[in-house]
Amino acid sequence: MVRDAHPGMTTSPARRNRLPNLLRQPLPQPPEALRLGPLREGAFPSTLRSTRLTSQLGLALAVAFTICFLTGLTSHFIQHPPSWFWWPSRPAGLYRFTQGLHVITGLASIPLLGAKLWSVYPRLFEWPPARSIVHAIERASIALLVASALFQLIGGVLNIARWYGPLPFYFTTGHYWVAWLTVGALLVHVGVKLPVVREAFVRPAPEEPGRGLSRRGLLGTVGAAAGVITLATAGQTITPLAPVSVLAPRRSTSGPQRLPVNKTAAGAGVRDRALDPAYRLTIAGPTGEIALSLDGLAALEQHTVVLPIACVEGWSATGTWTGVRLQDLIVLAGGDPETASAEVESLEQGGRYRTSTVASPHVRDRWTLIALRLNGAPLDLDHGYPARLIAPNRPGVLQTKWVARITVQEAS
Ligand SMILES: Nc1nc2c(c(=O)[nH]1)N[C@H]1C(S)=C(S)[C@@H](COP(=O)(O)O)O[C@H]1N2
Ligand SMILES: [Mo]
Repeated sequence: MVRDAHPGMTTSPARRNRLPNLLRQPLPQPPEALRLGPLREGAFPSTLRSTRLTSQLGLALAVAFTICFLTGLTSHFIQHPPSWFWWPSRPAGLYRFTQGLHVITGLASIPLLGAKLWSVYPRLFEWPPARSIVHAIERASIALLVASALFQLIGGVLNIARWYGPLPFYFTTGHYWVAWLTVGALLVHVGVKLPVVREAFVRPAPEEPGRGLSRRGLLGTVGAAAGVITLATAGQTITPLAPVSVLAPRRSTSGPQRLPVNKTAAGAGVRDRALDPAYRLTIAGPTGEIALSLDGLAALEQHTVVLPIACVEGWSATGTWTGVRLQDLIVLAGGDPETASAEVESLEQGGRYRTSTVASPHVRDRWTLIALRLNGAPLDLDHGYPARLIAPNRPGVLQTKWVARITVQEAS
C-alpha cells in the first residue's frame, strides 16, 4: 500500500508512479456488440501490410518532410528575417535550389503519405479503440499528425495552383504555423515508434509468399508514383525537364519575353501610372531626393546579368536583365553602398508585394539591378516596365516590379 509521505521526506517511488500508472491502467472493454464492419476481427485480410512496410514508408516520409520543413523555414526567414538571420547574395541560384527542393519534396510526399496511410489504416479500427489513457493520447497525436500533414500538402498544392478560394486565412501564415505543428507531432510520433521501427529493420518478419503484389512491388509502385509526380512538375524549375512536366502550372518559358508572369500590370492596377511619360524613379538618400526619368535611367551606366526569378510557388526561370546597378543609384543619392540597405517601393498602391527591403549583402552585390530590359528588349509591362528590381539569390516575391521609389537606409 502507498501511504502519504511525511512532509519534508522525498517522494517515494510508489507515489511518483501513481499518475503514470493511472494513465496506463486498462480502460473498461467496450461492449462486443459495437464491434461491427471494419471493427470486426480479420476485416482487413491483405498480407501486404507489415510493420516493415510502414517503417520503410515512414522513413522516406521523415526524410522528405525534414527537407521540406528546413527549406520552407529558410524561405520564411528570408521573407521575414529575424535579427539573427543572415542570407547571402551568392550563390545566385541558391534560393532557386532550396525552394525547388521544398516544392519537389512536398509533392513527392503525397504518394508516400497515401501509401503509408493505406498501410496503417486498419488500425483506425483497432479494438478496443483505447486501451489506456496513454494509448488514447498516442492515437490523438497521430490524428493531429495526419491532419496537419494533409493540411500542409493540400494547402501547398492549392498554392502552386494559385487557388486560394477555399482558404479562410492568408495561405503562407497558416502554412508556416502548421509546419511547426506537423514537425512537433512528427517528433512525438518518431519518438514513440522508434523501438518498433528499429525492430522492424533489425528483425524483419518473414514475408508470406502470397499471391499478387509483394512488399517490394508495392514500394516500387509508390516510388514510381513519387518519381512521376516529380518529373511531371519539376520542369517548372529544371528547364530541361519542361517537356515532360505536364502537371506543372507554369513552364519556365511561357509568358511575354519567354518568362512566366506572376501578377500582371492590369491585375496590380498600375497600367496607367507605368505608361505615364511623367514617370520618375525617386531615390531618397542622405543628401536628399533625386528623380530620374526612364531616359535618365537609360543614360546611366548599364549592366547585364543572367539571373532567375524563383517564385515561392516552385516555378523559376532565367532571364537576361539589363539596367542600372542599385549601388550606383545609392551613390547618386549620397548613400554608402558598402553599408546601406534599401527599401524599394512599387507604383502598385496595395498588395502584399508592393515593397521589399534589399539587405546589405544584396546591395553590395554588383548583380543587383534596377532592370530596364529583359532578354534583349525593354521590359514588358507585365514584367515591371518601366523598371524592376532583380537581385541574386532572392525569392520572386522580393523582386519588386514597377519600381517608383528607393529609400536608402543607412546602417545605424
Ligand atoms: N509590385 C509587385 N512586384 C512583384 C509582385 C507583385 O505582386 N507586385 N509579384 C512578385 C512575385 S510573387 C514574383 S514570383 C515575381 C514574378 O516576376 P515576373 O512576373 O516578372 O515573372 O514578381 C514579384 N514582384
Ligand atoms: Mo512569386
